[in-house]
Amino acid sequence: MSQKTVRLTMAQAVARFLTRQMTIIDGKRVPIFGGVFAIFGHGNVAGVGEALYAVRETLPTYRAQNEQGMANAAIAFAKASFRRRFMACTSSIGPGALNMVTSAALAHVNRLPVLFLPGDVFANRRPDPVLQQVEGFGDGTISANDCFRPVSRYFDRITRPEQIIPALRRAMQVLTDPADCGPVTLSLCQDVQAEAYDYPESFFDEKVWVPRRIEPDLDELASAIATLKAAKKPIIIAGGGVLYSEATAELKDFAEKHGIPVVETQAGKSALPHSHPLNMGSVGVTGTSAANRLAEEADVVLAVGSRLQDFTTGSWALFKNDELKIIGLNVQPFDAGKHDGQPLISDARTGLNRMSGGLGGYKADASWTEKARAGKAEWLEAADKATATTNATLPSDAQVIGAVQRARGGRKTTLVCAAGGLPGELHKLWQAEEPGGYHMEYGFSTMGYEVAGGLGVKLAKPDSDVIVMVGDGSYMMLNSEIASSIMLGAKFTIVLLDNAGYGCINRLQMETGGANFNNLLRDTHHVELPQIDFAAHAAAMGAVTRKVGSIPELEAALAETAGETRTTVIVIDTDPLITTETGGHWWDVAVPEVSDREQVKVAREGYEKALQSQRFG
Ligand SMILES: Cc1ncc(C[n+]2csc(CCOP(=O)(O)OP(=O)(O)O)c2C)c(N)n1
Ligand SMILES: [Mg+2]
Repeated sequence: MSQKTVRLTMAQAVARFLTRQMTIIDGKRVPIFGGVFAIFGHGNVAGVGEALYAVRETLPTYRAQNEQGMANAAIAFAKASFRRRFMACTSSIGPGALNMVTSAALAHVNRLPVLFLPGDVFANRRPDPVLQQVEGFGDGTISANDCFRPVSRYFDRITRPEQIIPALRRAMQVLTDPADCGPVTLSLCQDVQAEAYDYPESFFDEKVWVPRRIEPDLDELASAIATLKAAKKPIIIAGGGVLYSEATAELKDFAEKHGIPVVETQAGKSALPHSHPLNMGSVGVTGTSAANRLAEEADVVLAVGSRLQDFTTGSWALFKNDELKIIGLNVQPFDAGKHDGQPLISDARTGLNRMSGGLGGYKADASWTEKARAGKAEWLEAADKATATTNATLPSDAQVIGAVQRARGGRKTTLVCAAGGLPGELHKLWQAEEPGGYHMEYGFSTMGYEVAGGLGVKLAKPDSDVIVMVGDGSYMMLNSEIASSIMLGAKFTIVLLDNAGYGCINRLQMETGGANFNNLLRDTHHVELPQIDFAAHAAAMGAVTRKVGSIPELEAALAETAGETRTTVIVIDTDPLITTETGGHWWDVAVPEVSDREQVKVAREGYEKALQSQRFG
């Protein structure tokens, strides 16, 4: 057999292949790669750089400021696209590559697709050791990029140009597989990037990827239906899988038809509109009182597309019903069987439809649904109080959330956040009205995700008003993609809550009996307390900025800057000690067993008591 071939370098083959991968969105064929984020160095500029230049009209390359920042933006792009589209990120070797490892872990935890293309050392080893090469004394095959292995769903090192053929095929398989989805790392040896090979032309044929919808196994389906039919007090936990499966309409129908209240995880929030009567809101450690009360009593939990992480399960102390049964409706068996869950391996949309068909006229007890409605009314009153306006000089995070919520009016918005005290407050209080309107990275809760994430979300959803809420600590950790957003004309609004330190960790420290130490700036070892002028800092990168002194001023600044075309940063000082007391649940954070501090001893006593309500296994 004689295949037609084309002579290309390995890097040129990668670039060309990426341009030929397509998907269908709203009936239209579009490239599945939204672009490439790139920071060049000697490890990728000559090979990958030259190749990307040649395809820049079909596959745009974006220059970022920091490899972790660009990777976080790429991941946010994929999350905001419900995993239907994604991006690639290329870096040099050594530090550039390692800057992306945190992001690889973030994508791995959150099951989000991203293609990492770090440069690697010379496969031929002639110039060894090259600049930035990690030399393993006992292993000649080690390079810095081996750090990607535990945080990649698929890792490959390309040491011959033809290896890229099976490697890219496998990469696409993983990136588009709903169950295995996650980061792929193809480590591209520098010399091999530049090496030519006669690639089969068919390798570059256009390929269209559409999401696979896995049908449930009939036995598993029958058991899941039987379990739910016997339930008197069922709840549905809506996880991120509901959004990724685009199953929100089916979830709504299912909940309504069978009278089952829905509670939402951080990744699943916005699966149902906030205003839907059966949406009890957030569940678990940062849950509403309405959701958590139902979760405590529930006899059947239908977990749809959830990893059931500790914040969702209240470290497995939330569910108090001795007869509790969990049905794990998930594309991934690893998640479906967690905590003795009864697996229902299926796409969320398909699984809900099939289950609903089998449930027929089943409806949860009317008293249960009524209890849900009453609990929600009570919660909404508490939430309104927490978010009401104030003239306080140092408002709470909740009051800032209220202001942002009022200022967005009826506009299509996407709220972006990741770490600090805000995720808990937003999980409880943000009123998301459309799927994906709440974008929280709380699988890895990576400080520094917020600003970069805002950029990725805006690239994915140019028609949405993107609002990033971020603490001073997280902003300090990674903010430089503000400059990229100005370069790309990708406007978003950043509301920066400055409580002069790590407010949430300081509170956690106090709750676990610790002394106020090394979290708030005032409690740190210092010669002088920094007075950080965040507005001036962001303005130096080209942002429109405001420093406001109160909640009414914040609302006015949000209204006044709504029409700005450049990324806008609005800074407000907040109180580091106040959080929304209502709702919430214990979280397992291990308290020292022995200590000289009386407060630690007291905290340990409480801790040991709390451990008794933890379910194990
Ligand atoms: C990269 C990273 N480092 C450390 C942490 C642990 N951590 C979680 S929240 C937090 C403090 C966040 O401070 P800030 O952004 O100001 O929010 P605040 O707690 O004040 O609301 C820290 C250190 C983390 N989540 N991510
Ligand atoms: Mg802070």
